[in-house]
Amino acid sequence: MSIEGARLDIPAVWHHDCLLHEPGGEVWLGLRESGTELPERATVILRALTAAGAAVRPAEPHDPAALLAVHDRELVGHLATIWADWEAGRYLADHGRDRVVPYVFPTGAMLAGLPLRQPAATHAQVGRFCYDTMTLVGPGSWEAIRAAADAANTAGLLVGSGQPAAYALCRPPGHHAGPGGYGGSCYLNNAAIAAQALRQGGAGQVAIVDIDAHHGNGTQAIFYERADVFYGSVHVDPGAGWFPHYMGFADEEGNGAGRRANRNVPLPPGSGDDCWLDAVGKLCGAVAAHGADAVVLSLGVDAAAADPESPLQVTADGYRAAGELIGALGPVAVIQEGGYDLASLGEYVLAALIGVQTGRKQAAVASSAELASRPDAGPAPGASRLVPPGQAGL
Ligand code: SP5
Ligand code: ZN
Repeated sequence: MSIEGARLDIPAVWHHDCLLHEPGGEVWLGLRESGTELPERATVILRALTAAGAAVRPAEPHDPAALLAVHDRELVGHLATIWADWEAGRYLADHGRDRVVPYVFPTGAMLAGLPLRQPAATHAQVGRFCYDTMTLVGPGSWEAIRAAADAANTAGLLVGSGQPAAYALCRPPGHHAGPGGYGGSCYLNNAAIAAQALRQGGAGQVAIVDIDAHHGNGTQAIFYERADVFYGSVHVDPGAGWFPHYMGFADEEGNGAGRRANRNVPLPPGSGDDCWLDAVGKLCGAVAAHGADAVVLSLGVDAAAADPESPLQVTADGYRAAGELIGALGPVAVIQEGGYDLASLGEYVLAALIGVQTGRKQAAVASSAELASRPDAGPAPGASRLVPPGQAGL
């Protein structure tokens, strides 16, 4: 099926504050570069989706508890106040430093067993939370970070209340943000916030499927020891030299109660549709085996052939096919992650969402056929098993 002329009936959740984050580039290997995580990314996606008929739904303000369910209070406090502290510290006025950037990193190697202290200087505090030099904070960043979290939470709540699928146009993206730290152009973990909203909405088991070109180390870390949220990711092999470098390997399977609720499928640079869809199929098989009442799709489209940030070579039709496989698993909250080629971004996101829509419809047909033939049977795979709020064993 082609996406030409297809009508998108998945609502797009959006807040215009997502445009206020202007990272102003990234510091890469010591030099400031222009960067690719630009406000225009959101504008071109919104244009493509509305042109295909998508309804735009406002992102509703979240309860602070929604953030604290997946992030440390210290991280949220840091993000909320660091720009004001930076301004008050006159880093811009007196030193021309127009964005917050870390300087000293209190790694295990630096601390050498001593306890972490709260440093007096603002510029020394940043490296406790920001683990790379590419994820800058500016004047409108916090408003956008919060708006992206609102959008994710709203999409999770919509799907939790019976919508078959919803899309959150989150910017900045989120899957590299962990419980207590941020990096990789991500600040708060939007996908984790959506997964938590689905749990609150009554989904006993949630699965996050991450098809961004990079491993979602933040999402993996948040749920690594939890059995109620499965995390699966296909991405370019960090072992071949790609971000996030230190994790995303196939032997990371979860820990404690979360053992076997984590699955990584790293792919060689240059991989295209065949190899990539095979990996997406493996992830879907693992989700079905684990069981999921609802799904979060971390939709990064930076595996696109033309994308400047990854060496994967996936086509728009590949993303459509992936969306179909994932849509067949169950109700889906789709969260925007990366994707940086402004010329093809809109087409790729639309293709993935058309796929999700097709997959949802196929699952609904399969489930009613199943019910007709076996009236006493439980729900078919892919059917909604969300229970009303208050009845879930949270
Ligand atoms: C959400 C997401 O897709 N984050 C991507 C983070 C990966 N960034 C790695 C950047 C490596 C340096 N950028 C290349 C600059 C070459 N001029
Ligand atoms: Zn990415």
